[in-house]
Amino acid sequence: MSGASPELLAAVRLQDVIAAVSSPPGRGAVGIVRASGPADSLDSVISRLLPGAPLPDRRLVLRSLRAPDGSVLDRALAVRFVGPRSYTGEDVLELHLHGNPVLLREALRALVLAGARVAEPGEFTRRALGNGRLDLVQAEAVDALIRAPSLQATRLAQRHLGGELKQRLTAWRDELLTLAVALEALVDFPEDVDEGQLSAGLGSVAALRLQMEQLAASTERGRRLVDGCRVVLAGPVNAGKSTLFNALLGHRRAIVSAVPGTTRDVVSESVDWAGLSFRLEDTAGRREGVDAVEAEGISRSVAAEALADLVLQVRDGRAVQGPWDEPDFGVATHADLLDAERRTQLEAWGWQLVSPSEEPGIEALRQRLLDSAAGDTDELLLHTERQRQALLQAAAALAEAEPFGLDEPVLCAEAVRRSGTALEELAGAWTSEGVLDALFTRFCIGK
Ligand SMILES: Nc1nc2c(ncn2[C@@H]2O[C@H](COP(=O)(O)OP(=O)(O)OP(=O)(O)O)[C@@H](O)[C@H]2O)c(=O)[nH]1
Ligand SMILES: [Mg+2]
Repeated sequence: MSGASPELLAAVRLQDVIAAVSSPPGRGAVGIVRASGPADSLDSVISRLLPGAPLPDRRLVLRSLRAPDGSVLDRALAVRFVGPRSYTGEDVLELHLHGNPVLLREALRALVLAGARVAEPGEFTRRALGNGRLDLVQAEAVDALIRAPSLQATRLAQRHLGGELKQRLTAWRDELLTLAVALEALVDFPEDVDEGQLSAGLGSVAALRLQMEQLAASTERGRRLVDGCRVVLAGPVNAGKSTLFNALLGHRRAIVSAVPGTTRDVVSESVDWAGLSFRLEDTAGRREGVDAVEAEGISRSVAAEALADLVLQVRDGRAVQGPWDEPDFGVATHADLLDAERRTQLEAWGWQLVSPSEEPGIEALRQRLLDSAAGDTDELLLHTERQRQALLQAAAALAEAEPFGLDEPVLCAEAVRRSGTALEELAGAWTSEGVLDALFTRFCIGK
């Protein structure tokens, strides 16, 4: 096919039947293999794999699945979805086999020998996007839903998948387009324009921009929700980091000792609190004049801190000298060894008091972590950097439109239209191949 244009190659690829194992690796009760493609091509694949009457639309039937040599590979449940009422919008075949990886691999091989090719990561969802079954925000939501480490994260992904963001963006865009049209009319047909209505429309631009900026600012929380919030425990040697780490987890995961410099590697563990996922990381304590091994541990702890969503600055409560005024959390340990006066003082200074023998302090810290990770969980959050950038562009265009107002209706309309375009890009109306590649390489094969 040398010399064929990229467009032609892309068109040919869309004619392919793609196939993949869609259930996770390993053994299980049931394993799923999927294929998707144009009806005729899929028919020819099916006729070789599942001889017999054509599969009915959207009804599960029990069939013998034939290996390429004609032997029976498995008795499997098969379902055919006739496009466009399918995940990809094309015709789809789904096979439910016994969950043995050998059977699944052979079923995939049989599909390939019957004319399918192995799908690339996310290629089913990419076809769904190409066929208008999903928009880009929903495709990102599929990725988030599969990766979601907690119940709250799955809820956010479901809201995006259900089109809640799309609805909001569409309403905003419609409002902006109506305004742009009215501004343009002001130049050509001033007598037809209701200036009062137009001023009201312009007046709402600032409010709209604020809503966009607020939504964009939610991205960090959305990302923490979907990826899990990374919390690093940092501080000097012997501060009680590993003791606190174990107390937060509720089991003795890290080694604790009175010997300074006990922790070397970053020790991490994921926990689920109130439906939110956290990844806690215990690190080597900071100090000067150490050997090469401990120095390596300290440099790892510096690196972990740089990547953290939240840092717990852990100090021995007996050694703390003054108020805590940093953005991170200040945690004072050895609370059990402090007298009442000292405790009051540390609390007044903004330190969170903890000790493994005092559950209320540990619980209060957990609650603070929860609050700062989640905030208002009823709020719709963005969760990818791409979404944030597009929304900030929409807001920036409105900021440009505002000063023009009715004095410069043409320029104002132009900026308002640009804002609407950025909203459409956010929803995925026009998306470069680069953006799609970046998204879909993260997907699992078979999704
Ligand atoms: N009484 C009391 N002892 C504590 C508390 N926290 C830590 N310790 C003790 O302090 C010593 C050091 O604790 P670790 O948790 O190992 O300290 P670390 O910060 O992890 O130290 P490195 O790993 O060396 O950086 C151990 O003997 C702990 O038992 C606390 O809240 N109360
Ligand atoms: Mg330690």
